[in-house]
Amino acid sequence: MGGPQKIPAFCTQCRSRCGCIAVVEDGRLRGIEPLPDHPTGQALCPKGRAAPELVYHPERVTTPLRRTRPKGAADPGWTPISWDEALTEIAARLSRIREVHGAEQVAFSVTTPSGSHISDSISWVERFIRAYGSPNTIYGTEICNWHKDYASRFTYGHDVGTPDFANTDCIVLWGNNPAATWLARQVEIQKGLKNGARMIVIDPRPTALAKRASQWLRVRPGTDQAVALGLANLLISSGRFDRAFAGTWTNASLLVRSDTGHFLRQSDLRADGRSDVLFSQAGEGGGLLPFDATSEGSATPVLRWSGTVETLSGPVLCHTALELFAGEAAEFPPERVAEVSGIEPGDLAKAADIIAGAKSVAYYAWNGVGQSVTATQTDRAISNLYALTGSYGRKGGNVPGGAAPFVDISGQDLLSSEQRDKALGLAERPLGPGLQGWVTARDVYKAVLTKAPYPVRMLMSFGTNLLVSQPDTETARQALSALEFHVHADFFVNATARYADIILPVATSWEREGLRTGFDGSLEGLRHVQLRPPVVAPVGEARSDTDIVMGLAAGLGLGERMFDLDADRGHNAVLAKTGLTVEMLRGSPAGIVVEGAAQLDAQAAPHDGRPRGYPTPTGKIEIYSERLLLAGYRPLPGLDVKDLLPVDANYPLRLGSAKSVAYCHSQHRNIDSLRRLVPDPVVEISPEDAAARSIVQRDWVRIRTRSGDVVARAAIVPGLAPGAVFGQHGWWVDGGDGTPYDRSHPLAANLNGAIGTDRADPVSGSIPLRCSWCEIEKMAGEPRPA
Ligand SMILES: Nc1nc2c(c(=O)[nH]1)N[C@H]1C(S)=C(S)[C@@H](COP(=O)(O)OP(=O)(O)OC[C@H]3O[C@@H](n4cnc5c(=O)[nH]c(N)nc54)[C@H](O)[C@@H]3O)O[C@H]1N2
Ligand SMILES: Nc1nc2c(c(=O)[nH]1)N[C@H]1C(S)=C(S)[C@@H](COP(=O)(O)OP(=O)(O)OC[C@H]3O[C@@H](n4cnc5c(=O)[nH]c(N)nc54)[C@H](O)[C@@H]3O)O[C@H]1N2
Ligand code: SF4
Ligand SMILES: [Mo]
Repeated sequence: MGGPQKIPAFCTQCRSRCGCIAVVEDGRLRGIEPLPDHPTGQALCPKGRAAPELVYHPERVTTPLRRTRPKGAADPGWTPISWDEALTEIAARLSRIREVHGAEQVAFSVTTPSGSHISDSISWVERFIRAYGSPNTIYGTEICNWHKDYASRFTYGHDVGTPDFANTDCIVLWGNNPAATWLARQVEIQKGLKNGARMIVIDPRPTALAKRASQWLRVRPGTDQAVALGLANLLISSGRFDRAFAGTWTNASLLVRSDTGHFLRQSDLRADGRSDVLFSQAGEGGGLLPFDATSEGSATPVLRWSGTVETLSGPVLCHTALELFAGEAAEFPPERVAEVSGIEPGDLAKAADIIAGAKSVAYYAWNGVGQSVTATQTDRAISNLYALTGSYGRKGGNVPGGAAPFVDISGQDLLSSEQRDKALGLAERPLGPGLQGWVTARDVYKAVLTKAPYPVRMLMSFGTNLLVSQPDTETARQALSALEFHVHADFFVNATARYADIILPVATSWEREGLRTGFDGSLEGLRHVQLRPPVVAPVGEARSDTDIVMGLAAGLGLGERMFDLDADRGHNAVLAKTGLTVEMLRGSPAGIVVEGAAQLDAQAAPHDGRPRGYPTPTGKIEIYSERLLLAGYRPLPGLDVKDLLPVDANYPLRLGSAKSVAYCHSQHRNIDSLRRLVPDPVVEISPEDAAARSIVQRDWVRIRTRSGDVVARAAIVPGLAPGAVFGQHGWWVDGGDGTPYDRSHPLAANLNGAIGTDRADPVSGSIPLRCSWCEIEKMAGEPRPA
C-alpha cells in the first residue's frame, strides 16, 4: 500500500545527532535522508547513511547468549538463552555481590554518547547504576569530554558552553576537527565563515579546516599549553584584552598572598575579620578594596599590582591574580613558544592579532587537547586566555547553559556520599571524574587483579570495547579473564565482549525510542526537543538499553527509584519545567521548539539582589584557582616543560591519533560501504619523516613504542608537522588477504596496544593518547605480525 513511509527522526551515531527522515518500506529501514528544517538536518555523513547496513548486519546479536566454554577457549561456545534466564541471573549476581561485598565491587562500563547510540538511554543507564549503588563506571570521560565539560569549571564554574559559531567574529578550533567529527557544527562554522568570521585552527595536522583558516597554528602534539600561555602573554603584555570584563567578571584583580598562595582575607588583617571577605587594590597608594567588582563603586580595582600589605602576622607581599598569571605567561615569549611547540613567532603573533582585533571569539577545544598528561592545566590555560577576550557568555561567544530547563534524571542524587567516596582513583584524584562516579579502566583492572583498594568482581558493560578503545590491552585481558562475572550488552560481539559470560542483544536507535532534549550544534538547536519513535521493529530479540536496565531494576526491587519502570513517566519528569509532555512530542514527530532563547550575559542577571556571577568559589571566572591549590595542584596554569612527556631517544617520533569520518572509535569496520572508504588502518607521516625511513605511500609499516607495536599503512601527508605521526585507534576486525592484521591477528592493528599509561594527568587521569613516543619502520617482505 503506497510507497515508503517517511518518518522524522534523528541519527544518534555521533555527537552531531543529525535530524533526518527515516525511509521505511515493508517494515524495513531503507535509508535516511536530510531533514532541512531541523536544526541539525542539513546534511548527513556516510556513517548515518549506512544505517540499514548496521541494522540488518548479519553479525548482529539477536538473542541473549551464554558462554559454555571456559574463558580463554578459542570458541566461547555461545548458546542462546532466554531474556528471562539472562536477566534473572544477572539480577541475582548483582544482588548477591551488593549484599555480601558492597555495590562498589561491581564495575560498569558505558560507551560514549558522543560516538554511539547510547545517548538515547544514557540517563537511564546511569540512573540505574547509581540506584544500584556503584560508584565505578568506566566512561572514558577523562580521555573524551571531561576537560571541556568539567575542568573548565575550575575557571568558568560552567562547561565550555555552546560556541555561537554562526554569529562570531572569530572561530577558534583547538584540537577539534568538526569536519570529521561533528557535521552540524561544521555547518555552523560554514555559516560563520560566510558571515565574515576569521578562523584560527590549532592542530598538528593540515585538516580541511586548517587549510581554510586565517591562521593555522601547526602545534607539536602535546604542547598546547605553551601555545595558550604564549597567546595570553601577547595579549596581556600589550594590554589587548577586555579590561572591563576582566575587572568585573573575573578574579583578575583579586589579591593573592605570596607566602601561602591563598587569597588575602579580612581575617588576615584583623582578629574579628571575616574569612569570606577578599580584597582587590585601588591602585598605587589607593589602599585595599573589598573584592566585589560587580558593585558600582567609585574606585575601580587595578588588574595588575604587586605590593606589601600589613597583616596580623606582619607585612606580606601580595599580587593580583592577573599579575601572577601574566608572570606565568611571560615565561612563554614567542621564541620560547616556537622552541616548545614548533609554531613560528610570526604565526603566533598573527593569531594573537586576530583574537585581539575580534569583536567576539567562539571556540571549541576537544580531544586534541584532552588526551594528554597536562590536559587539565592546558584547559585552564585556554580558558584563562578565553576569559581575557570577554566573550564568554556573550553573543558570538561561548554561551553556557543555553538549553531549555530540562531536568536531569541521571540520578546523581541517588548515589550516597558513602558510596561516592569509594570511587576507584578518587583518593588519588579528589577533584577528578571520580566525583561523578566515573573511573578509569586501568583503575578497575588494578582492582580486579590486585584486589586493592578492594576487589572488583563483576563488570557489566553497556557497549564499550575496552580492549581496543583503551590502552593497557594486556592488563585488560588479564583482568577480564579474572572477573567472577562479566556481562556485555551490544549490537555485536566485539573484541572485549568475547570475554563475557553473558551477552545481551541491544536494539540500535532505529529500533527504539529516543528523547533528545536539545541539539547542541548551535544555540538555537538547544531549544529543539524531539522524541524519536522506533522507526522499525527490533531485529531478533534485541532490546533497548533502557529496557535492559528496567528489567534489571525490576529484578532488584529498584522500580521505585526508576520512575516505577515507566519510561514515559521519567521522560515527563525531564520535560516537566518546559510545559511539554511525551504525548505532545509524539504528536509532533519532527520535534518542538521550546520558547525562549539562550540567556546571554547570564552572569549579570540579578539573583537575590546581586548579579548572579558564576558558580565558582569567588563567584567570578577564576584566573587564579584557590580550589585547585587547596587540593595540591597549581592554582595557575603555568607550565614547567619538564611536565611534558620527555623525548625518548629510542622513539623519536610523537605518536598521536585522530578520527576519520568513516568510523566511530572501534565500530563500523564491518560495514562494507564504510570499509570501502577506509579499508585499512593508516598512519599519517610527513614526507620528511617518511623519506628518512625509505617509506613510500601505502607501505605497511610497524609503529613501535616502549609499550608494544602495531601495524598500519603509511599515508604520507604534505604539511603534517614533522616529527609527529598520527594513527587511528579502533581496529580489531581482521583485514583482507595479505594484510598484517588478518584473522589470526586482528588486534595487530590495535593502536592502543602500543600506548602506555605510566604517566597521567594528575587531576583527571587523562593519558597521552595524543603524544606518546614511537619509531616507525617499513615492514620487510611479507607483512606478517611479529
Ligand atoms: N567520525 C567520527 N565522529 C566522532 C567520533 C568518531 O569516533 N568518529 N567520536 C565522537 C567522540 S566520542 C568525540 S570525543 C569527538 C571528538 O572530536 P574531535 O576532538 O574533533 O576528535 P579528533 O579527530 O580525535 O581530534 C581533533 C583534532 O585534534 C588534533 N590533534 C591531535 N593531537 C593534537 C595536539 O596535541 N594538539 C592539538 N591542538 N590538536 C591535536 C587532530 O589532528 C584532530 O584533527 O568526536 C565525536 N564524533
Ligand atoms: N588512541 C585513542 N584511543 C581512544 C581515542 C582516541 O582518540 N585515540 N578516543 C577515545 C574516546 S574520545 C572515546 S569516547 C572512547 C570510546 O570508547 P568506547 O566507548 O569503548 O567506544 P567503541 O570502541 O566504539 O565501542 C562502542 C561499543 O558499543 C556498541 N554500541 C554502540 N551503540 C550502543 C548502544 O546504544 N548501546 C550499547 N549497549 N552498545 C552500543 C558498539 O557496537 C561498540 O561495540 O575511545 C577513546 N579511545
Ligand atoms: S554526522 Fe553523526 S549524527 Fe550525523 S549522520 Fe553522520 S553519524 Fe549520524
Ligand atoms: Mo569521546
